[in-house]
Amino acid sequence: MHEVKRQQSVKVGRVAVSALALVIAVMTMHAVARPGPQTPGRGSQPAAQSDEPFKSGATYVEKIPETNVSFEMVAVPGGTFMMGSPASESGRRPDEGPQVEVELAPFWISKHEVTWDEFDEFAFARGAKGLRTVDSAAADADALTRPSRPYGDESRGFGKGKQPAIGMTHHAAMEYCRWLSKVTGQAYRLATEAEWEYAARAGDANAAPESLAEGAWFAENADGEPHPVGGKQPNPWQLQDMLGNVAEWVLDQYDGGRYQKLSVLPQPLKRPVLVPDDRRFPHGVRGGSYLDGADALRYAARVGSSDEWSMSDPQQPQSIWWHPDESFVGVRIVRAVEEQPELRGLRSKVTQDSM
Ligand SMILES: [Ca+2]
Repeated sequence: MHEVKRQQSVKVGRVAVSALALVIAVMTMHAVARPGPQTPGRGSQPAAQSDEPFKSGATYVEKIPETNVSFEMVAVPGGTFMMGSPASESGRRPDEGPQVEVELAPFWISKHEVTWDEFDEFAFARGAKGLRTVDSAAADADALTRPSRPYGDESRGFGKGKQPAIGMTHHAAMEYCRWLSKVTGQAYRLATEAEWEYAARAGDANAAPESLAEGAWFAENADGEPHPVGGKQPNPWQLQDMLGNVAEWVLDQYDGGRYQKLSVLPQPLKRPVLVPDDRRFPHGVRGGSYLDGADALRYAARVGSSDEWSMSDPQQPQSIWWHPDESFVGVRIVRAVEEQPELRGLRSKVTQDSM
C-alpha cells in the first residue's frame, strides 16, 4: 500500500499546487455559537427519529436540523470477535497482529460515509442553520470552530452532493462529530478502530469478502475517483462502502505496535480504544480507498496518517483542517448506545500549536 500511496503522492503532487490555494487559504477560523441544548423530540423540531429504541438491525434517519440533509444509522449488535489478521493472511502487515479478542457493546453506525451534503453544513454552512457567527472562538471555550471556505475546490474536482467528503484532517473529522452532536442533541463520534473492524467484518472472519468488486470501489473498478455513497452492495449488516470508496478516519491514535501490547492483557479486551492526544499525527485510517489495490481492502489493514499528507501546505503552522496531499480519507460516524467512560465528552485536543 505504501507504493500505492507514494504513486498517489506523486499524482496528487501535481494537483497539490492548486490544492495549495485551497489550503493556503484560510484557516482563519470562524466560530459559531452553540445552539441551545436540545432535547430530541421536543421543541419546534419534529420528533427526532434517533429516539428509535436500539434493536440489532434497526435503522433510523437523522435529519440535520434546519436543513434538508439527513443520514441513516444502523444498529450493530454487541459481541466478540478476533481483531487483526493471522500471520498466514495474504498481504498482511506486521501492525495487524497478533490477533486479539475484543468484546464490544452495541452501537449505531452510519450506513454510509459522510457525504459533502452533510459535511458542508458544518464546514461551509450556506445558511444560518440556527448557528450564530461570533467574533472569536475565544468568546466561548466551547464554541464550535470550523474552517472558512478555501479558495480552491475542496472536493478536488470530484464533485459534491452524495460524494463522500474527503481531505479533512482527523481534527476536522472530530470537530464535525462535535458539531453534529450539538445540533442534533445526540452524541456522535468517530468509530473506535475496534468498532470499525467489527462492523466491517459483520461476522466474516476471512480477510475480505469473497467478491470485492461487488461490494467496493477500489483501484480495479473506481477509475481513479470516489463515487457517490451507497453504490455498491451492503455487507451483511447493511453497511455500504466500509471497504473502499474513501478510507475512513477512526477515533484512535495510530500505534503500529498496539496489538502486541494488547495481546498480553486479559482477553477478551472490553471496548479497547487508544484515545487520541494533542499530536497531529498519526491517527488510524481504515478500509482502503478508490486508489488502493485489494491488499489494502482487507478488514484488518491499518494505516496511520502522517505529515506527508500536508507536505505541500506552506503555512506555518500548517492547517489543522485540511490535508492538501490527501484526497482519499473520509468520515463515518457512530453513536454508542451507552458510551464508554473514557469517550464521554471527548473532543479533539489538536490546536494550531500542536506538533
Ligand atoms: Ca469506505
